[in-house]
Amino acid sequence: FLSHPGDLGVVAVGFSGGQGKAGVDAGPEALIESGLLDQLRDDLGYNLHGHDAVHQYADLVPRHDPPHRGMKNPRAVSAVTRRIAEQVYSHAREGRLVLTLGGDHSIAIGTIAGTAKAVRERFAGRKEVAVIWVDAHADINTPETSGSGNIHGMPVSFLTGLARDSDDGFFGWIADEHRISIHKIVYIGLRDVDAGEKRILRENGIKAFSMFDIDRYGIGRVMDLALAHIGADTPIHLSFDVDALDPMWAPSTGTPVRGGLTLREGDFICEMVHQTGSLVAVDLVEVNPRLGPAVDAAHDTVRAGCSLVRCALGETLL
Ligand code: 5AB
Ligand code: MN
Ligand code: MN
Ligand code: MN
Repeated sequence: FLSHPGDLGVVAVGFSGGQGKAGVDAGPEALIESGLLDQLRDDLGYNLHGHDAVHQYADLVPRHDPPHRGMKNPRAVSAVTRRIAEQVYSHAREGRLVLTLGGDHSIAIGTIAGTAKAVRERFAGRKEVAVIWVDAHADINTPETSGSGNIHGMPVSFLTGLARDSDDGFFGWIADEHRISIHKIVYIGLRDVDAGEKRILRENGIKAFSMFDIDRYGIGRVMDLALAHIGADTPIHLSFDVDALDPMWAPSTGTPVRGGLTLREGDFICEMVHQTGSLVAVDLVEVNPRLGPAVDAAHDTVRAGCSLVRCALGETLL
C-alpha cells in the first residue's frame, strides 16, 4: 500500500449552517476518532498536512443572520465557504491531494472553489477541474427554486454560476476562477431531485446518472460513461454525500432516501475515480453521528464513510 505515498492536505470542517439539523458538525471528529487519518498515514502511507484541527469557524458566524433571497444563515455559509476555499486552495497549490471532511454539503462551495482556482493556476488556464457529485440529491437549487432555503441544497448552482449575487457577504466573492463548467459535472446516485432542479438539469444538458441508470446498466458501465464524459487527463474533484448510500449503510445523515447505493457500489465509484490518477480533491459530507434510528447507526455510517475515503485514496487497488 505504500506504492502511492503522497502529500495529503486535510480540512476538517465542523460546520452545520447549510441545513437545520445539529450534529453534522460533529462528523469530522467522529470520522477522525474512528481512526481514519491514522489509517491514511500508517496503512496507505500518506504524508498528512493540516490534520491537527477540526475547524469550527465560530468567528465567521454572526449572531444575527436573517434570510437573504430565502437562504438560511446566508452570511455564515458565505463567510465559512470563502474561508474553506482559501484553505483548500493553499493545500492544492502545494500539489497536495485535498481531503475535506464535513460538515454539511454547503461546504462544497468552498472546497470546489478552492480546487477550481488551483487547477486553473497549475495548468495556466488550459485545464478546468471536473466534478463527480455522488448524492441522492442534485444540490442545484437556486435561492429562488429552493423550497427549504437550506444552502446545502444549492452549492452546485453557485459553483456553476446559475446562481449569483453581487454582494460579497452573500457569495458575491465567488469569481470566475472559482467556478466550474456545467459540462464538467457528472452526478451519480440521484433519486430525490426537486421539480425545479429537474428543469435546471434538463435545460442545461447536465450529465446525471440516477439510481435508475445504475439499476439498468450497472455501476461498472455507469462509471465508464461518467469518466468518458469527463475525458482523460482532466483533474477530478470527487464530492461524496454519504446520503448517496442506502440508509441501510449510512442511516446517520440529515436527508436519508431509500433505494440508494450499496456500500460496495460506493466504494467502487471511489476506486474507479482513484484509478484515473486524476484525483485532486475528495469531500466526504453529511455524516451526522447524532442522527439515526438504531444504536449502531452512527457507528455504521462512520465506518462506511471511512471506507469510501480509503477507497478514493487507493487502499483497495492492487
Ligand atoms: B444534500 C432539497 N432538495 O433543496 C433541498 O443533503 C434537499 O446536501 C437538499 O444533498 C439535500 O432542501 C442537500 C429538498
Ligand atoms: Mn444528499
Ligand atoms: Mn448533498
Ligand atoms: Mn493508485
